[in-house]
Amino acid sequence: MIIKINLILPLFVIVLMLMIIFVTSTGFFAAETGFKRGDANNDGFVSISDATTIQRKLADFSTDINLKAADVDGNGLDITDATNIQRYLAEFNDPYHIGEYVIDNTEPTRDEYELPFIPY
Ligand SMILES: [Ca+2]
Ligand SMILES: [Ca+2]
Repeated sequence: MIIKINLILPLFVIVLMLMIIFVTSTGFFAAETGFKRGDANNDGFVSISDATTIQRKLADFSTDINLKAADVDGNGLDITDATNIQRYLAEFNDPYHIGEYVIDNTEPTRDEYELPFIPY
């Protein structure tokens, strides 16, 4: 009986250490967000509705849009983003990897020109 108790504690410690290694190395509980490039309306697919969503947004219609996903070429939202999605759907050359999932884990960074906070 004493032998069994002496084995339980080291086994428990080993299992606990393996769980910690798994959680920290895989980011198991990390909040990972992302988007599919070109999926402007966030329905999980890149379709002609995404180009329409961009056109509606540019025409100042009220529409829900994922601006990061809609800006397929990364230079701000404009009509070429809708055109690039249409070209992708027509299976033209796609240099922007439309349809690929993009992990968006960028932390908000401080503006380098922001003055430091000085308590007084
Ligand atoms: Ca979509
Ligand atoms: Ca753009």
